[in-house]
Amino acid sequence: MARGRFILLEGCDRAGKSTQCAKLVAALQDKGHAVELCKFPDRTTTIGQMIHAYLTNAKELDDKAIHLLFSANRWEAMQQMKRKLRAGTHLIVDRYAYSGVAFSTAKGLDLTWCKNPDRGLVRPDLTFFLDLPTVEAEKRGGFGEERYENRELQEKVREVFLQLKSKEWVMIDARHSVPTMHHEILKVTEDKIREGERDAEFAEED
Ligand code: FDM
Ligand code: MG
Repeated sequence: MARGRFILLEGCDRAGKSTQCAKLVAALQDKGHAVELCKFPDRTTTIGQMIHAYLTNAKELDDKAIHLLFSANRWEAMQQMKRKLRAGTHLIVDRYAYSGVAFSTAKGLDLTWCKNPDRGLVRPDLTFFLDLPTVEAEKRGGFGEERYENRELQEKVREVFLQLKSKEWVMIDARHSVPTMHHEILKVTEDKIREGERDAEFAEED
C-alpha cells in the first residue's frame, strides 16, 4: 500500500487556508481516499492551550519560549502523523513549520535559530502557498483580536514566507475565488497522490 501524502497549506492570515483545507478534505473523501485534517497550532493539547492563552493575550511569554512551544506542538503530533501516513491516510495540514519560522523571524528572532527546533519533523510531500497581499487581507473583514493580526507584522511575515519559498512550492493566488483555488489545489494534490501510488507499485515489483 502507498504511504499517505502529507499536503501542506501555508500562507498569511485571511488567505483562505482553512476554507481550502476543508474543501480539499471533503473532495478527497468523496473520491474514496482516506484523508484527515491536521491544524497547527493544535490548541486542544496542554501545549496548545498555552499557545492559545498567548495568542488571545491572556498570557505573556518570551518570544523564544513561545517559538519553542509552537515547535513542541508539532513534535507532540509527530508519532501519530507518521502512523497515519504509514497506514495510507493522506494528511491535509493547515500551517506547519514555515509559519513557525515566518512569524518568529518577523518578530525579530534570528532565522537560523528559528529553524533549528523544527529540524527532523516529517516533511510535507507538497506545499501550497496561498499568497495574498496584506492590503487585500485587510479588506476581508479586517484583522481580529488575536496577537499578530496587524498589518505591520503581517507584511513582515509575508516577506519572510517569500524568502523561505523553494522551487517546489506551489503558489496559489489567493485573490482568486474559492472554487477557482479549490480546483487548482485539488488537481495538483491528486497528481501527487497518483505519483505516490505509482512509486509504491514499482517498489512492489522490485
Ligand atoms: N503561528 C502559527 C506561529 O506564530 N507559529 C507557528 O508555529 C504556527 C503554526 O499563530 F498568527 C501563528 C500564526 C497565527 C497564529 O494561527 C494562530 P491560526 O491559523 O490563526 O490558528
Ligand atoms: Mg488566526
